[in-house]
Amino acid sequence: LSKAVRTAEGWHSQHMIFRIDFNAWKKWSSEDKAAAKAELKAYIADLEAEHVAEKSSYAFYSINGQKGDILLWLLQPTLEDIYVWELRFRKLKIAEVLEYTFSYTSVTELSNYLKNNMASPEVHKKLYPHIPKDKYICFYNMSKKREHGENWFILPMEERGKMMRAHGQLGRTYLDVLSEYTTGGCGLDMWEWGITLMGNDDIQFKKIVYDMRFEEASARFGIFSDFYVGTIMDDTLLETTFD
Ligand code: 76R
Repeated sequence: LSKAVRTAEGWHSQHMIFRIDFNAWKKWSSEDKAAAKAELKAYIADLEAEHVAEKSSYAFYSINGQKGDILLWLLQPTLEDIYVWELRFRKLKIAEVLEYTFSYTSVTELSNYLKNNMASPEVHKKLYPHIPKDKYICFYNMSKKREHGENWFILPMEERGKMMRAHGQLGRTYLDVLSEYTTGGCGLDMWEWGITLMGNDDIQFKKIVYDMRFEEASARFGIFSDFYVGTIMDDTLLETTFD
């Protein structure tokens, strides 16, 4: 049978999506609302301080549509670090009006189909990313087909390598308009990978995903989850959300 490609792992990752119960929120007094917002901002400021010190990273975005309203993405050295930050978030006062709708636990991953120098600064940047404050985010999960007659995992390494090189080549043509982070969830969660795209023009998410549908790796083998898209939760959007 075929062999697994070598992978390198970095920080642990957890994407969390929450829905806001506005019926409950609207009943709060303005003092309680202000206190809850201040506490949430202090939590985000603590994440930001670790991010600036390059000890970890995170993203905090709104989410469009009925799948949820906010996305918190944590990147931390260990699974227990993630758990502790998750606990802290769930114990915030504002969490009284938040319901979990989705979470994905994984780890930053780079597979070595391209024979990268795993000690290079580029690889380090992929595994321990300094997540940008881009305006938009697009997050979704992907697995590869494991069906009779069409099974990624029994293809010879050379064949997978050829497809992944073509994939990487197409991906790189987008690097001036977006960043992409792959996290692997094999053995950690439902989906094999999480894909997080970030950029200042959300139309580029549509373009890259459409483009990749024609690439063999995605066209033949890609299975996709829901897509979560949204906007950076800066102070203005936070005030609009929790007014
Ligand atoms: O160049 C390198 O060193 C990395 C090359 C590379 C690998 C190995 C790469 C580059 N990807 C790799 C692996 Mn990717 N990627 C996706 C999606 O919507 C779709 O159809 C697919 C979702 C996007 C949009 C994307 C973008 N990639 C993977 C894997 C693991 C596969 C495996 O191991 O079997 C998945 C699931 C996946 C999916 N990819 C890039 C991009 C972009 C923009 C790049 C270039 C960016 C870069 O090199 O940093």
